[in-house]
Parts: sequence; C-alpha cells; structure tokens
Amino acid sequence: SQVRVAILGATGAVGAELLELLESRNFPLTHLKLLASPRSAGRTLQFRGESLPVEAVGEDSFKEVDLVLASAGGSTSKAWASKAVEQGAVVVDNSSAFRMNPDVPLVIPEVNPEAAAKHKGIIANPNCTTILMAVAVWPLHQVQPIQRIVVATYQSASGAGRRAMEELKAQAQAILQEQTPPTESFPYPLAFNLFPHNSPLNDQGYCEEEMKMVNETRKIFNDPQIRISATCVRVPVLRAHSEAINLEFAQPMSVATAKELLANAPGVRLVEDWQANYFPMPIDATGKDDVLVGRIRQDLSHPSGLEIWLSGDQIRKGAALNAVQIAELLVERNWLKPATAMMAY
Ligand code: A2P
Ligand code: 11C
Repeated sequence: SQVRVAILGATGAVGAELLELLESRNFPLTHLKLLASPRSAGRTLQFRGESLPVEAVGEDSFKEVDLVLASAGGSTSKAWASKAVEQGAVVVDNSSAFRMNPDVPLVIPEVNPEAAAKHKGIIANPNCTTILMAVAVWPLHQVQPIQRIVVATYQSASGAGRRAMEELKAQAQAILQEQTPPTESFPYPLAFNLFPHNSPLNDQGYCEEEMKMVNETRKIFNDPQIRISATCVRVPVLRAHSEAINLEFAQPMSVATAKELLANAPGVRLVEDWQANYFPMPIDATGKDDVLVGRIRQDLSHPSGLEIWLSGDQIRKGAALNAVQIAELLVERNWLKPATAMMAY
C-alpha cells in the first residue's frame, strides 16, 4: 500500500532524521508534506533528491494525509493531533502528550508490537531513555522476570533539540576562549559540566524525565508491579544517551545467559572487549540503529542482580527510528486505518 505522510516538526533534530530514515528505509510513501512553525515557512528540505517546501502547520494541513509523524513538542501535538485524526490520519506522536493515555498505545516494535493494533488514531512513541532501556531489558525480563530496576542516565544535548546541540558547541567554544557560555536552551553551562535533568520535580523529588522511565516502562511491559527508580543526568555529549542499569531478578540469571540473550535480541548489539576495556560509548552509538549493550556483570551486592551498560542514538532508536518502525508496522500489518471511534484527545 502507498501512504501519504506528513512530518510535523520537520525542521527539528528528530525531523531531519525522520526524513533521512523514510528515504533510506524506502518507506512506501506517495506524498510527503513537511510541517513546522510559521518561522520555517518557505524553507525547503531535501528528500529523494528533491527540494520540498516546509509549510506552517494549519487547519487544513492534514487533509489527504494518511500518516502523521509528529515531533514538534507536547504542546504542538496537543494542539494538532486530534485535528489530524479528525481529518482521517493516524498520528505517531513522539511527544509526551498522550503516552500515558489509556486509549493510546505506547509502542516499541521489538517489545510490544501487538499493542499498536488497538490504536484509536494516535500511537505514542516512548521517551528516548525508556526506549533504550526497554530494548535491552525486555529480552532478559521475558526469560527471567525482573522485580526491580535502578537506572542512572547520561543524556546527550540532542534530547533537548537542535538548538540545544548548537548551544553545547557554542558553550565549549566560549569556555575555551574564556568567555561566558550562552545558556538559552539549558539552565546552566553543559560544556565541561553536567547536571540532573532539568524537567519539573514532583513531591518525592523525582523529575519528570525520571518518572517517564518508571511509568512508560510499566505500560510498555504491561507490568504495573515492576519497581523502577531512575536518576537522569544531562552530560556534555552531542547525541546518543548512555545508561547504567542495575537489574534485580526474581531468580538469579547468569552473566552467560544474559549475554546470549542480548547477543540474539532484535535492536541490540552486544559490544564488549574485556581485554581492551572497550564498552559501548556514545560516539560509537551515534548514527547506529542498534542499542549498544555491554559490560554485563554480576552485581557483587546481590545474588539475583546484574549490572548492564548501554549507549544508544537518542535521535535514531530513541526517537525517529522507533517512530518509523511503528509506521512500518502499521503498514505491514494493515493497521493504518483511520480511527473508527473518535476519541476526545
Ligand atoms: P521550527 O523549526 O519552525 O521552530 P527541536 O526539538 O530540534 O527543537 O525541533 C522542534 C520542531 O518542532 C521544529 O521542527 C519546530 O519548527 C517544530 N515546532 C516548534 N514549535 C512549533 C509550533 N508551535 N508549531 C509547529 N511546529 C513547531
Ligand atoms: C531529554 N528525553 O533528553 C528528553 C527529551 O518526553 O519526549 C524528550 C522529552 C520527551 O531531555
């Protein structure tokens, strides 16, 4: 089948990657519409050797569109997703706006593809940190149930968008020239520094990003009992997030079993050279589809514990690639049909 696609947020960091992936993966589209804010109207972007115009999103943007890939932030999705659904499109939304809505499937194709079948017009793409962790942890959890996850993240600038990536470079340059680094996208200098993720804090002292890892993982695993505690940190890396993950299983899982499962898991590449002390790094994960996982070891402090380490491209598997894989799933399984029961999103 042939699909008419719109990208909402085409000029952003994730938007650029969506364009690249639709082209390189030969997505079966007949028409591609590029949408962004009025600031970008009149710009052009390249797709399959052609210059396509960027349009300001508006009331009529979703007529004659079957699929919207939205990556323009939560408020933009809240403003436009239901309009797109009303006009007959299915929306794969990258923002946090609808992820915890019980009528919205939250999908990672390697983990819970079947959930997508039940969509009512909107399917949510999980947060980048959740996707990377879930892809690595799910193959283990299926074989030996995990009771508790304690995770610390090392998140790159790309998670805060294209301007934030430029700001990190500008900050590094300013500091090297002994000037005051610009801080517009970030609250503090990130270059030569790091800070706990600056999303809003709840009463228990956890930030939104940390609670996304807890709540989204439970929803995707369909396991409301699994206990998760996260500490999310922004680090001066351009793109690709890393995570140190401690897993507590119901029964011990050997390091050898975990390695074998991860070596064969979809979307995962086992990367470890113990002799060379070489393990996943963001520079190696950048531009790759797979989540790089390694440094798998027995938790010295717990007989049923394992430690794992990963790096994954935040813009690719953490965002654009996962969204395109969801779109491919919808096409392959013939699930790309307009909402039958209209939802009040
Ligand atoms: P624009 O470039 O016109 O501002 P990033 O996460 O890399 O910062 O990208 C955000 C994306 O979301 C950009 O494509 C941006 O477009 C788009 N965007 C931001 N605000 C709006 C809005 N109010 N309406 C439509 N698109 C928006
Ligand atoms: C970050 N993951 O790296 C965040 C940004 O829920 O989609 C993306 C927020 C989201 O800061």
